[in-house]
Amino acid sequence: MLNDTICAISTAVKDGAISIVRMSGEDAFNVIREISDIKEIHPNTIVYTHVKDKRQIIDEVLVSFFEKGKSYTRENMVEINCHGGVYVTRMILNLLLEKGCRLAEPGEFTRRAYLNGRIDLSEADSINDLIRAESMIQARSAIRGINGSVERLILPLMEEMKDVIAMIEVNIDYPEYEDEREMTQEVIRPYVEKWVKDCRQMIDKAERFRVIKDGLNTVIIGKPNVGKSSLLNALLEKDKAIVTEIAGTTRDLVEGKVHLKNITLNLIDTAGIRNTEEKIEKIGIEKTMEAIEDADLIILVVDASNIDEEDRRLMETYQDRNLITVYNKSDLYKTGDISISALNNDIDALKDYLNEKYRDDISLADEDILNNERQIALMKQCLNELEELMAHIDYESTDITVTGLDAAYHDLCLILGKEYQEDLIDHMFRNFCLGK
Ligand SMILES: Nc1nc2c(ncn2[C@@H]2O[C@H](COP(=O)(O)OP(=O)(O)OP(=O)(O)O)[C@@H](O)[C@H]2O)c(=O)[nH]1
Ligand SMILES: [Mg+2]
Repeated sequence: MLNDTICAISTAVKDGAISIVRMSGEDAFNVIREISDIKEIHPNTIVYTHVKDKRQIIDEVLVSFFEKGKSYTRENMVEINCHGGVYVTRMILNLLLEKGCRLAEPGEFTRRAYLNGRIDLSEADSINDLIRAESMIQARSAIRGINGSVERLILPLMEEMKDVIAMIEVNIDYPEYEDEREMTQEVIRPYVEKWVKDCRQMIDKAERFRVIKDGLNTVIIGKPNVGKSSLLNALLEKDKAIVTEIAGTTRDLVEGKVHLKNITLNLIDTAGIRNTEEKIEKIGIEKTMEAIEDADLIILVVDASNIDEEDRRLMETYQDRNLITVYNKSDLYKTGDISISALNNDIDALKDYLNEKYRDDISLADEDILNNERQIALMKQCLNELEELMAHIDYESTDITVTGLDAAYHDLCLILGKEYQEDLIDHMFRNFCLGK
């Protein structure tokens, strides 16, 4: 229901200097009049007043008014800046509910912004991403998204597709209309070829960037006792995993997340790899193997003071993966490119190496790029449609081709949450004067 008035506490519900209670909808201005000294409302102003329940003052507040059409939701909106106590904030919210407002569902203000045409779906995605951002890079890409980066990215492709689809439709529907270019399969083919390339490129960039943004799934592996858990703890800057001098200490997977300058690592410390008959340790090593399967990056730790055949075997086994070998216990013996001492928290060599390795990908944050799983999945669907089309284009009629193109175009519309039919029909009528 869009015509009711919703309300919610928009700040975190805990002690703080101020809280904001928000209202949006047709009745927002009436409700604030009922519960305060405000008589006249001048949009786009901030007014000092008291919120009252009957004649009892609840709080001294500042109220901002946003006029329909110009507000976040494009509806009349009121924001009450009250004192930040949990109790006072809840009292004000309850008062709004008593006066007929409905408690907003999560995301409902943004949902209204979308339904009222203030933002598109990709921008709504980005607002959510910004709120949940945990690192500079996540925040930077989200703010680009809010400013329409996805639309900028895919609109040129959509325009091209729309033109070609519209021309084919005209060919089919008005064969007698000879002014139009004839859309044979030979004419259509190069377009589709180009779009396949465009889509692949966008997906590839988005996936590279996703790793940068959401973190690289990283396993720390090696023989027992080489210092894997010590490295995990040094990276996390806390004693998360148990460290002892006994080989086979870690059995379960131990996880943690660390934000380095240019890259976030989703770390998993694992059980040391060796031949063992010990039941629990054996299960632990099986888990290690599964974690390796799913990893984006493998950090192989070796004890620099004591490298043997087994270390070399591990280096060889994973040489085709994204593998880096770290030479630990540099306080005892120094060798290798990445030489660290996890025990002494002397791990800068590893951090520097990783920051350097992912330095270029970070600049993707400043490009227009698909931002999240939903968008990437739809782009992949679009690519599938186009590839399918390419496979048969020489044997199919243009009727079939246009159906495939329609489906691909539809996927792009969904990325932005645009109404597909309306969009295409608008376009056809704008570009072709068929009514003559
Ligand atoms: N001298 C020295 N000792 C270290 C270093 N890093 C770890 N150790 C020691 O090596 C032993 C094993 O460390 P852990 O971190 O538990 O090793 P692990 O690879 O997790 O071992 P498992 O869990 O048994 O596979 C402990 O006694 C650590 O204190 C280091 O950089 N220098
Ligand atoms: Mg361990």
